Amino acid sequence: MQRMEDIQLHMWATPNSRRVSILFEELELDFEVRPVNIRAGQQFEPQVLELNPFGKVPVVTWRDGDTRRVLFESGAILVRFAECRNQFLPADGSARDKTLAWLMVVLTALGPHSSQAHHWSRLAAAPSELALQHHKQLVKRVYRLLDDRLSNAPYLAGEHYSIADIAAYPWIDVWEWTTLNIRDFPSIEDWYQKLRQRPAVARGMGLPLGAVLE
Ligand SMILES: N[C@@H](CCC(=O)N[C@@H](CS)C(=O)NCC(=O)O)C(=O)O
Repeated sequence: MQRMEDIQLHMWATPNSRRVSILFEELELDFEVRPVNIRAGQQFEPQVLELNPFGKVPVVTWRDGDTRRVLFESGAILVRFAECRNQFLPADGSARDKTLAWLMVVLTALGPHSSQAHHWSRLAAAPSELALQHHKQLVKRVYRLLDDRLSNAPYLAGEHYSIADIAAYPWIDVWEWTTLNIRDFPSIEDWYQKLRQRPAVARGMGLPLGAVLE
């Protein structure tokens, strides 16, 4: 295993950030949380932009020998650390293919569509019912897909809990933002309750300690 020392996770109380804090808790990594309050604009401070020119969290840095390594984008971080520890992402075969395929669905559809629905349901300065309905329909299509998948398999990738589940969980946790009702998706709800029981999930969802996303 490669050396990964002095791991720092730059994050806020956001779904994309908590994908990484959940994985780190699952892997029992020793890491330091560096809070970046995105509502206070801290993601645009020079020391954050130096790590991620996109000005977004999560970002992870760690020491690898004499080098300080930096990685942004939650999906890239999940793959990197799961691979490094050989956990939650099978090394090869169809189990790996399935994990990556479902991870991509979550990264490219569940997260972005839920985030847009959140904008139009709660954050937009000038509300638009048309925009909200548009994004809600997109989220509903993903929820239906996940619900169907989880009615046939215990986890998104199949038999085993993986980084696809870890990436999805924090977005399902904020289902109310989408204006959909999780009770209409019983297999997602069962999966959500199962993951909620995992101590590492609870710890990861509690970070940064005391932080709230207004
Ligand atoms: N594709 C990126 C998205 C990261 C992202 O959108 N992070 C949000 C918080 S969940 C953020 O930093 N927002 C602040 C901003 O966009 O200014 C990832 O998965 O890491």
